[in-house]
Amino acid sequence: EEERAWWKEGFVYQIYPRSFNDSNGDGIGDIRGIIQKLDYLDDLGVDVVWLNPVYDSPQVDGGYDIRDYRAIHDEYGCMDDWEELLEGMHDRDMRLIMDLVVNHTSDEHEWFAKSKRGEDGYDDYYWWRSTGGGLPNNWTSSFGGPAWTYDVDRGQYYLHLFHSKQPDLNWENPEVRGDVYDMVDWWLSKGIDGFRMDVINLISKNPELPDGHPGGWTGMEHHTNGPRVHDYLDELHDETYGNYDAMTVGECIDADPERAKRFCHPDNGGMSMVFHYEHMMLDFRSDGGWWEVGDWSVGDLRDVISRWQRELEDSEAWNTIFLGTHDWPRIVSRWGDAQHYRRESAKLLATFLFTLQGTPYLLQGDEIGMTNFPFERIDQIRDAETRGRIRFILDDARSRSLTELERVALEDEGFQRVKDIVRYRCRDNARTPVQWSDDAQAGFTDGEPWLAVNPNHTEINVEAAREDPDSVWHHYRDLIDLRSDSDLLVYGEYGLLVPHHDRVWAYERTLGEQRAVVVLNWSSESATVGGLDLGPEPSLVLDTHDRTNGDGHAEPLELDPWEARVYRTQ
Ligand code: TEU
Ligand code: CA
Repeated sequence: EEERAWWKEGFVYQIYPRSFNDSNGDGIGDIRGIIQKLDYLDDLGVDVVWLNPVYDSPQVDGGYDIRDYRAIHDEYGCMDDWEELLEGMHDRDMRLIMDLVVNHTSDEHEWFAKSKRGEDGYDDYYWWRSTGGGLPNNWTSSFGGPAWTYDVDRGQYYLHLFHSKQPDLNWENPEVRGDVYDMVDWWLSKGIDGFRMDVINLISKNPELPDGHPGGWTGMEHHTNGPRVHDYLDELHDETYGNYDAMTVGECIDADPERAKRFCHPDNGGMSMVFHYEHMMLDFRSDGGWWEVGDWSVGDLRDVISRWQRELEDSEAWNTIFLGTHDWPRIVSRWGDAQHYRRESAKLLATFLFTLQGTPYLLQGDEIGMTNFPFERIDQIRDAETRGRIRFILDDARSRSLTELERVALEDEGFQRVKDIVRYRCRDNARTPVQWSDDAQAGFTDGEPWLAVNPNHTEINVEAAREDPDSVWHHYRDLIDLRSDSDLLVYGEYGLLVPHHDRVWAYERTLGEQRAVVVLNWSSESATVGGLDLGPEPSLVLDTHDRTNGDGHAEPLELDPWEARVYRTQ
């Protein structure tokens, strides 16, 4: 039996503020823009909002480079706006979780300024190392290039697992931890409902900083799930969110179910749930990495998710159900068929997200099936990761052995050859402005948007979707309603049916006497499936293909491409 909790019953809608809605025509989404759309969120049925960073920041990495944790970034508004936003959400029975970014700060944070100067008490706030020449070790940054940058003022290298403007905090230092806990508590005491915790399992590094095995993200085995990560999280939990009715979701690179259970145990951080990336890495080729798109099949996805469903059952940990965030391509362009079956496949993905055991996460714009952007040139891209990977290749072209694809990314002509991969992977795909209407700039701004609006906004937009009863948006609405009053869909046990079908993923959810069966034809071809044990009179609760109840439900079922159905069998 699963224990009840509000954060299990609700779903989370992710707002990337820079791209959500611009209230003052400067082309940048802002907090007043979100306030203007609160009724929209309410109409959609949103329970919890995860707000990406809105803190004061130089914005080299979409606000994940924080200059001041206790101030609102001026392009987004001020603290009064933020207070009004929180109140507006709570008035509508919505909760708000904030992004907590404490593995690193901006290099413009005052702690780093003081640390650079070696000021008393701040000397050790970050990872500083001297060498007799050369880098302290061979670790690489997640955005390409070495994880170390030399600081001329201090005459030492500092560690950054991401951009060079994102130095890693030294959690070994109890003063650092104390400052972080004060800040976390300060936000909780303002009445927020929890945190999404950025790369939280990177906070403990092996203090010896040994070289890593070269390849992939070099150094990972020394900084991911490091030696003291559970101690730190235990402390953070006890000092801060453990004292509130808060929801916490930790972003945990390289987590497996065992690790997730440890993170969610009250003695090790007691997080509500974790984001893991096992399924998100399915289309990375281990040899080619980011630069080569690997093959994945519905069978692979089914195996990963089924294992997580089974292993977290009745445990301390709870699943997150997601297929994308602001860090990944648009879900319909990656897991669906945006070209031939956009509407159908977006509806199937929606059905998947809302019918498994775990909390569903939906990125802004996915509720209308927004797609990837047709990038043509490097200068259309703002994403620090994509730019970093490309730039690093430029800087380092001579000292590293490069794959052919990396080599051709070097120049704009080369870009034409890597275009397909960049178009597929680039994080800006998920960050283009929300398409509210078919107006110029999609109704996002009256000015010039900071990142181009997808040209397909003339067809794909919120206004059109709300008017069309057959839209992706209405399918989400139906699913949100369905799940919100169904203990069966929230708490029911997961059971895999027909485990070897090459296109169809079917599963049951059971709770006491109740049973639902979900059938997903995860392909652009039609499919036939039996063995679902639907019984004599299954009732079709939801279908992406508008069939009338009682019609065509004898097994085997004949499914159209991307058809998804939800049955109640008793
Ligand atoms: O992301 C960490 C992370 O997992 C990504 O860097 C991921 O490896 C990559 O995007 C895959 O393409 C978090 C934030 O969500 C991200 O936006 C930040 O850039 C990063 O941390 C640094 O704070
Ligand atoms: Ca604005």
